[in-house]
Amino acid sequence: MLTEINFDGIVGPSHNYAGLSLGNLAATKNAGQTSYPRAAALQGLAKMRHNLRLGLPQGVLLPHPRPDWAWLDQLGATMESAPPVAAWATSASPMWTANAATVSPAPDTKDGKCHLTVANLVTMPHRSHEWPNTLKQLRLAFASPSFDVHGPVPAPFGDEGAANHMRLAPGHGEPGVEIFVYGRSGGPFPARQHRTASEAVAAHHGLNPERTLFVEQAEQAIAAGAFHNDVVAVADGLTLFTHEHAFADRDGFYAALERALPDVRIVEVPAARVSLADAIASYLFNAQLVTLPSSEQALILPTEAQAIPAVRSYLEELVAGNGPIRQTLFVDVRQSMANGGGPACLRLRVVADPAEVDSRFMLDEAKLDRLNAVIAEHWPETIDPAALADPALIRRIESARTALLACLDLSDENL
Ligand code: SUG
Repeated sequence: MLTEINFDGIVGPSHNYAGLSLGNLAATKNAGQTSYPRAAALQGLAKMRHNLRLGLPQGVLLPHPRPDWAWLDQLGATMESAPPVAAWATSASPMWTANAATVSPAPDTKDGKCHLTVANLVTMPHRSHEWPNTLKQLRLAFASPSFDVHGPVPAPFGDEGAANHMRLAPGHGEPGVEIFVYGRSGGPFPARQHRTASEAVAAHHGLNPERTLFVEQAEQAIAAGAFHNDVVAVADGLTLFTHEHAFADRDGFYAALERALPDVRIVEVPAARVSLADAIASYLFNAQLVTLPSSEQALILPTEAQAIPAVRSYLEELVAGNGPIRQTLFVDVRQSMANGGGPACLRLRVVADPAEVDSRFMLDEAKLDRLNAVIAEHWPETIDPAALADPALIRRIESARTALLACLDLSDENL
């Protein structure tokens, strides 16, 4: 049976705050701070357990080898090269699996397979070398013939994966409408998703043009810190939950969406209730919008969303009203949030039959307990981003990942 599986990225042992992502306000603000990789990874596991206990199937993707020696070699660089080279090579950014790939479920595609295209992430140097290891993981996890895993769109067309892609459908296993959101300009900040890349993904996936929309993100939203669309909008089922200022041509987009999917329910948050600045500071829209086994929709939000009065009161009214979103649930992912990664950034949604996925990438409570123990034992407690080249820290980061792979019956030979 087709169902939605959330694949969360396990936070890697090198998690640190180097301030590498221009346009990502949290990451820039926290540049140079001490990070807590162990706490970060345990927060991530607690979120996975929380969602598993809601009855939602849960999978994982794994940290990449860091530092990325092969990539440093290609650059003719070392960990001692001028900053920020060591930080580029050591980032734990693969944790944000919403940027791992774009996924088109089987009911949407011409050949009836679930298609995945690994994201090239070419805009940010520290993310540009993620795709080869991500591709290996995807090819392993989704090796069954019911999937087709594609390589990246070529540079220079930036592709940041599912973070700029939304799907609306009456049910996960029914044909849906896929929305690709691209940026043209972000004011002072880069637009990280290129329309040409989105079109390439849609073509490779064999999507029906009548059920595929390409929508421009508002320049104003990128300039306010929405470096990905999933910071200002999220979709599930027939519900689009969005900020009023997320899209360049809001009226044109809503009209096209209503034509393609007459039953859509657009829940728009007016700027007069929640400003773009508050939406981005709270990550209100970087929630996981999920359909629970009871068929009710719930928002899984970061605890930060409770701290901003305008957001809190909006959410109280939302669930008290008659709309499709019936519950708000809060998770603590503060370590990831401080790098601009909320609950939705940490997960990649794949609609599939869990039995078709390599079981090493699927979670249950017992496996979560084992992962918890490995992380508690091996993950560094703190990292000072000025000390990333310390050989003792590097050894620790590398052996921690090896221990994690062993716990999941995986090894560097297949990854
Ligand atoms: O690409 N942060 C990530 C956050 C990604 C969030 N993902 C989604 N919105 N789906 C980014 O900007 C910070 C790393 C640093 O600065 O050290 C970072 O890469």
